[in-house]
Amino acid sequence: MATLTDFYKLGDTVRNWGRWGADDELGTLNFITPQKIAAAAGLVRHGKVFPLGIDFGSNGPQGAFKFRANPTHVMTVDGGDAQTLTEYGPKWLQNSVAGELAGFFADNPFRFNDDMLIMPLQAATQWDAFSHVYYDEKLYNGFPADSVTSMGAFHCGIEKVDSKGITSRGVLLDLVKYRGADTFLEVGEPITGDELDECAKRQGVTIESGDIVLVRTGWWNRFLEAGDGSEPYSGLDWTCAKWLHDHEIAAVAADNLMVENPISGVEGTFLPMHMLCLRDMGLMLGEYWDFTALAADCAADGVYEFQLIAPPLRVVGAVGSPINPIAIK
Ligand code: UVW
Repeated sequence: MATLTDFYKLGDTVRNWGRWGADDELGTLNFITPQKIAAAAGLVRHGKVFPLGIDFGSNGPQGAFKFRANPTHVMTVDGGDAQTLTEYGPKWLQNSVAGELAGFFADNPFRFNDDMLIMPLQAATQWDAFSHVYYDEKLYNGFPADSVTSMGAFHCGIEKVDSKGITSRGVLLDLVKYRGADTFLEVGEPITGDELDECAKRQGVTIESGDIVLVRTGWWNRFLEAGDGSEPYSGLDWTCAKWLHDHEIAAVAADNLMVENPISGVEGTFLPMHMLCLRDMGLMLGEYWDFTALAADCAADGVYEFQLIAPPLRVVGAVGSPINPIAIK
């Protein structure tokens, strides 16, 4: 098991602070150039679209942490309202919601439904913003940790990456297939950088600067089978931060809870890869993505590269965002 000294040493190696200027809040998304985006669009050959988001609902995967609940979807106006409110609405309090709705529905055929969603932004398919995780009181690029206030993140909020889309060449690394597992990786050996290289080689795909790498562990399929979001799983070893750094990866996403292995490889700390990626490198992590259909297609045609489009919501000052990413081949 590595020590905190090893962790700090790797932090010094992979840190990108100042690399793109003192004010930079795009981090490794800077590797995505206009040429890269144009080349990624050229990977669309058949018009096949693969949605990579999971359902946002009460049957979601939350369960590992008590501070996170599944999304709650609430109807605020529904089909029953038109009939009952036409009758009762006008008798309701003046200026009430019921009275307003009754006004919409009375003496005309117009009807509508409205709804809202209540959810932790980290509850389903998402990007972690750089401001999500930090250590030693600093965020990415040396911004002070207390710049994340009760009003939101002044620095490194998710809306700051909006100019990058986020879109690039996506590459799927199917570790389930590579390890010869059935549908998902059992809890055990974390995935190493060497293994990612070997997996890419076996799939016949080259990892390039600015790529968004998608790592399939099969955890999402295990969750669908078992319905338990708190069961342990396998993910990237914390040292994969160096692999991501050396390959100039723009962002990484996985089909599990936290991308990295839940059992820390560094004595005395939790989620060391999160700290290195989000805080030192400025590299976003995508969690709870569903690669089932994409992986089946890649295995069928042997093509593991595609155009990836995964824009976050512009929630100002948010430390993450729900997304519904798509891969296009
Ligand atoms: C934490 O880092 C606590 O959570 P996430 O799984 O959203 O990265």
